[in-house]
Amino acid sequence: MSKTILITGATSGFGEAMAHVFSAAGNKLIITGRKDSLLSALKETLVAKHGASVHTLCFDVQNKEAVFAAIKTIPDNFSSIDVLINNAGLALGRDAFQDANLDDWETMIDTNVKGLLYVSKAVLPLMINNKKGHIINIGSTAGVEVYKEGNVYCASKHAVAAISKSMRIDLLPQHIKVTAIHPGAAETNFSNTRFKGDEAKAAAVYEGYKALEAVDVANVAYYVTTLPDHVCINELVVTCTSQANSFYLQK
Ligand code: NDP
Ligand code: 8X3
Repeated sequence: MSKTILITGATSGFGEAMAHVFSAAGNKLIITGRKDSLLSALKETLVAKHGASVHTLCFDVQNKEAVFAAIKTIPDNFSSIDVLINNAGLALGRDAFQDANLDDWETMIDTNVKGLLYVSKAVLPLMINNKKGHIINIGSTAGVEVYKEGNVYCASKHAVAAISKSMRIDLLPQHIKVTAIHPGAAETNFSNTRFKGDEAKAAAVYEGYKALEAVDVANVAYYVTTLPDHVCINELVVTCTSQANSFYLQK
């Protein structure tokens, strides 16, 4: 049965791959991001490739007013949201705590934690109205174990894990599922962002083993939405076969 899926951070990586996987399966999509031209181009591709029904919303998840204003504009034929995927996020820098940049810390907290809270709070009334829904939060293995020089990125993803647990408890009466997916290393634009355009440093992260691809995570996110109404996967840690956890990666 066709569902309506809202994806944040759909202009790249996991979010873009999710847009393809969910629309190929016949779902309606609300794709969101902060680059309007990329959203429009993705919509065009999804319509051409999958005959998908797609609505685009351009906003920065860090901007509380913009988030609530954008969600309010969702047209009636897209407003019955079945699945919200809180995917937008980033790491900035890989520095020892004492050397790290305060602006980087604030951007990670504002995006990965506060952005996720704003979008969830704005979308939830639509799900609560329907007495059904599914929130999928993209955490990380960094939210399972803290690693060296990961400080605030790891903290932000630990917050995603904790918020997911508390959402699941509070939303029990509303029959809303909450799933936290914690991927390990995946080759997307993530490391390029983390290392601020230093392509050699970014490429080195994925050298010597086969990392996850964006589509692998997208397929897992799709899978958790295909289970019966009474079945909820609460948490999933997904790594490539060469990775055991944040500390052990076989190169
Ligand atoms: P990408 O950099 O490829 O994609 C990140 C997406 O998030 C982009 O569309 C980006 O848009 C969007 N985004 C970032 N900041 C904002 C913002 N303030 N407002 C709106 N959109 C924003 O990385 P991934 O696909 O790999 O990352 C997706 C999620 O997965 C993140 O939460 C990341 O932390 C998490 N993750 C990634 C892993 C990896 O190894 N790749 C592993 C585990 C978790 P823009 O281009 O405008 O910045
Ligand atoms: C992304 C994976 O290992 O860089 O969340 O934290 S890692």
